Amino acid sequence: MKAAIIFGSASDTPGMRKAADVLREFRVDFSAHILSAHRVPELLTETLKKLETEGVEVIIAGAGLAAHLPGVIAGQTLIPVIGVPLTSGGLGGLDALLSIVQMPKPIPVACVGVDNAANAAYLACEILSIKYPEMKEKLAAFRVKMKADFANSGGVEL
Ligand code: RP5
Repeated sequence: MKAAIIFGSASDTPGMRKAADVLREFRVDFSAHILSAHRVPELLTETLKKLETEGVEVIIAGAGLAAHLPGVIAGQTLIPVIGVPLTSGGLGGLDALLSIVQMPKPIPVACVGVDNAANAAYLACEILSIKYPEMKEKLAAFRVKMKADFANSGGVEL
């Protein structure tokens, strides 16, 4: 079970750590890479070839501002790409959200909410669960616990 996390700048690290935390929780083997579609395009292409050779099955790609990174990755591989729009600069992540969610056909990028790298990782686990029954079991157990925790969280004082 292999995933990769790629993001555009060291400044994206705190936001993308949430994806790593979830992948670790679900015992998904992953590598993480700071790569930029405009600063180091050749290195990005080389790395994608390497990830394909290593058998990576899903890629989580985070970027802020123009956020073309997930789309540029998706254009170079058949590995499913989940984009994470990140807050960076003055537009609160709306720029990145629109860049990622508006990928032109026929190159899809799945897109989660702004700064929601955790959800990208949960979706990656669901994609992996199509092939790996043990992941399906882990996700089912996780949902049962999540529901119980929510239901048991008790009343609220207003
Ligand atoms: C994007 O530009 C990165 O994903 C980052 O969110 C944003 C700013 O990058 P830095 O100028 O902080 O390197 O490419």
